[in-house]
Amino acid sequence: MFNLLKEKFRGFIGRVAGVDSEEITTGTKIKGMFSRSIMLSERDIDNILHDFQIDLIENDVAFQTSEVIIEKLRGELLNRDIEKNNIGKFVRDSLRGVLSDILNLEKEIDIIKTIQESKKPFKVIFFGINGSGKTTTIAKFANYLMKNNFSVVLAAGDTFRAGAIEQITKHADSLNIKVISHQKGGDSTAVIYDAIEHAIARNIDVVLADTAGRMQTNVNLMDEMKKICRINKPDLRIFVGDALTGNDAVDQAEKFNKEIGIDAVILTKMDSDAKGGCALSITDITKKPIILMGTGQGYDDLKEFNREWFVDRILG
Ligand SMILES: Nc1nc2c(ncn2[C@@H]2O[C@H](COP(=O)(O)OP(=O)(O)OP(=O)(O)O)[C@@H](O)[C@H]2O)c(=O)[nH]1
Ligand SMILES: [Mg+2]
Repeated sequence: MFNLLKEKFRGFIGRVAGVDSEEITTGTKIKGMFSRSIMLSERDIDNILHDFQIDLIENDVAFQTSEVIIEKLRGELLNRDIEKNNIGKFVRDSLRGVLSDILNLEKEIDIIKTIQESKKPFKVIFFGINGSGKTTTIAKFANYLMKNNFSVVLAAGDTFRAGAIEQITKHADSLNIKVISHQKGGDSTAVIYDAIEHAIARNIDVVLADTAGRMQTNVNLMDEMKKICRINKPDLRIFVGDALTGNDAVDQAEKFNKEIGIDAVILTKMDSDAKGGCALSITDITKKPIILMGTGQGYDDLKEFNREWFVDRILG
């Protein structure tokens, strides 16, 4: 997971720490000769920062986010007294600070606590483009909630794609939970409404509603999504994005957020994500927290997304 980005971060630390390399200007070297510390100038690390920015972009960090990272790094690294023996550690700590800053949002969501403290039933609607992992994530999420002692009902809100109702019903059967469905081609808003009514009648804690995959550019389907939300008033609107699609997922999240409003993100297929930049960009650009991540195809392959864990993973 994220090995490519990790390698680039390691490379960057190595280059900045290599004070004897040709990249450090003679002026800086001479100044540092009789001192235990060194002060890096713009000229010393300009090329290194430039190359690092390209590395970031190549690993799914959005351009806008790469600019933020590079600017923050400039502020951390330039014109500071850095102990010569400890440059590597200094750079690593600076990177840690920069990454934590980007991932540190004012509005974090503790999903279990949020549900516990909300009125029943807690209504969650999942949306995203085709194949991003919505339906599988709903099944995993139901499993996760049941392990935390919540009762769950599913709404087969994807009435559009052939086989979608059968797919979610199969998951519900495997997990031994109820799914509310209408026939294919039915009104998605109505299915979700019925699932909510069912939850109220049976005192069920959480309603998880599937929706059909839709491109963020499809006006009709985006309007349908608005209607689903207007009528059913979800407590949580989750954007499900495929981490492997990198900047596309960031673009989708941004558009969905603008059109419908998203509260949180679940990134799927992190198990195959060698790059890792998508998680950084999506948080930086949407300012919405990644609450969970998909790490495989099994029901237990849904993990809490933890900022420290992510930063540790990248910085080793
Ligand atoms: N490796 C891996 N595969 C995943 C993950 N999440 C989903 N998948 C796979 O991705 C494929 C698509 O998942 P679905 O849940 O059907 O996606 P969807 O968004 O509901 O798709 P549509 O209903 O067509 O819009 C399936 O083969 C899933 O098993 C994940 O975290 N890791
Ligand atoms: Mg689906």
